[in-house]
Amino acid sequence: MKRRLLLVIVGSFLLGSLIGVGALILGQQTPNQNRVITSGQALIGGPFELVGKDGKTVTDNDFRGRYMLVFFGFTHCPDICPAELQVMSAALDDLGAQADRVVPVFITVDPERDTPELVSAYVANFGPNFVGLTGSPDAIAKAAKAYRVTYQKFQDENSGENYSVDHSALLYLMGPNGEFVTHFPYGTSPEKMAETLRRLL
Ligand SMILES: [Cu+2]
Repeated sequence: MKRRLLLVIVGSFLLGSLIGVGALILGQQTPNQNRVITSGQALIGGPFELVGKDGKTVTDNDFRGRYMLVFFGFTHCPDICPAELQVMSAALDDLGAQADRVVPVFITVDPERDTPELVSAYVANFGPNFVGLTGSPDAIAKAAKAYRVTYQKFQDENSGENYSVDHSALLYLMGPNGEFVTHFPYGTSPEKMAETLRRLL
């Protein structure tokens, strides 16, 4: 538990620094928060081909024209994932009609256990429009790498399951053309998230 939280904090800090440095390098850092980085090399995100409800192939292209709130995790996660999905759900409720333009997407980092059925049923607990994705271990690794998400299995002696997964806990807002817009560090409140979304959408 301590180890996981530390990973999340360190991961959030490192990613925040990476984004800051990247934005400086690109010369795109501007006081105008509505401005979206559309030129230069995308730091976060990219194409993916995964598996959704009923085993249907889902790619990043399926979300064009809408914003994606993307979070990586796993359905057996005892704390961080349910908490973050709850925050996403509450923030989208708070957002009202504007939320129609946002698709909350949960991508598993535990493809061996998280079948399409399991991941879809899991995200349905947080709202009817949540999309849960899984895929082959290779496809998941590729998607995670594109989103700068790290994850690692470990033996969890306190868990009934035979393993748990450490993972970064970053939430990304991706724009209608698949471009990175912003990220929300773990611990962002639903109110703060809704306020930021209201401003950026
Ligand atoms: Cu988790």
